[in-house]
Amino acid sequence: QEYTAMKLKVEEWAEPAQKALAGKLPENAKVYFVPATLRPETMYGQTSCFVGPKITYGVWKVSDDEYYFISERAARNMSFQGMFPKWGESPKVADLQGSDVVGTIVNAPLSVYKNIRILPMETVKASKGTGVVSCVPSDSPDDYITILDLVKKADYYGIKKEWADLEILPIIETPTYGNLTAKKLVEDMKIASPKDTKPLAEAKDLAYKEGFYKGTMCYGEHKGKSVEQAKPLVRQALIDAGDAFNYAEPDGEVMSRSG
Ligand code: ZZB
Repeated sequence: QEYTAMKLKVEEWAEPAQKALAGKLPENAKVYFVPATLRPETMYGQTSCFVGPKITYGVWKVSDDEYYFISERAARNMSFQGMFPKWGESPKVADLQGSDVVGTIVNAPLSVYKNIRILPMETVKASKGTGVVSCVPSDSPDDYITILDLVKKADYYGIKKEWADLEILPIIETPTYGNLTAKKLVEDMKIASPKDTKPLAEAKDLAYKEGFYKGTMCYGEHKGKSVEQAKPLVRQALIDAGDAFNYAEPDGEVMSRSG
């Protein structure tokens, strides 16, 4: 899998993270949450960024003043893809639990919402991507239903309702599902919870196919272009601006680990 890894700069840490990081970073440190996405053209629609609350993450030093917040496994993979100064080495400065960073404010490149919150998503897989996930509720059914759940049970999740309850703006127009593909699919398929794994997988598949092959951008500088045309352009612009980089998921790793 060839992902686009986004760089979401921390503006303000949640309190538990602040405590855990005290004294471990230089004054001028820039720390980035690094979600891995297959849909760079949807980055206009980021409303938050997800971590698995029970997953262990770390903060890794990538240069004198830059640090990444990612999973252990992603740090190891990146050490073999030239993201760190020394090949095969990934210097970790701190361990953090996903729940420690919930509420952190990050800057989201390209998004209509400049600053967004880190929120918990129980279904994030530690074994995929960077373990950090961009939340795009307009076009990802998993993200849409998770946001509904977070808004409904904000207290239970230990968040403020308004962190999750943002207006969802249309990014991509499709012939079958209109301009809020995720909402339409979740409603049509009567998906009621983020734990409805099977219908969600089906909805994701439908959303991918429709978005990629039949979608047209209805927001941003590529408005009017097909998703197929816009995707590589958005990706390259993000990379050129220093807001993203390519990250490859080694083939078959998940399979070989479980079997
Ligand atoms: C933004 C986005 C916008 C995404 C969208 C999807 C969609 P795949 O095909 O299974 O590899 N993702 C990335 N890492 C994880 C993880 N560790 N755990 C759970 N989900 C993860 O899926 C790749 C997509 O799954 C990524 O692309 C990311 O969400 C999420 F409009 O980023 B995506 C129809 C999907 N739409």
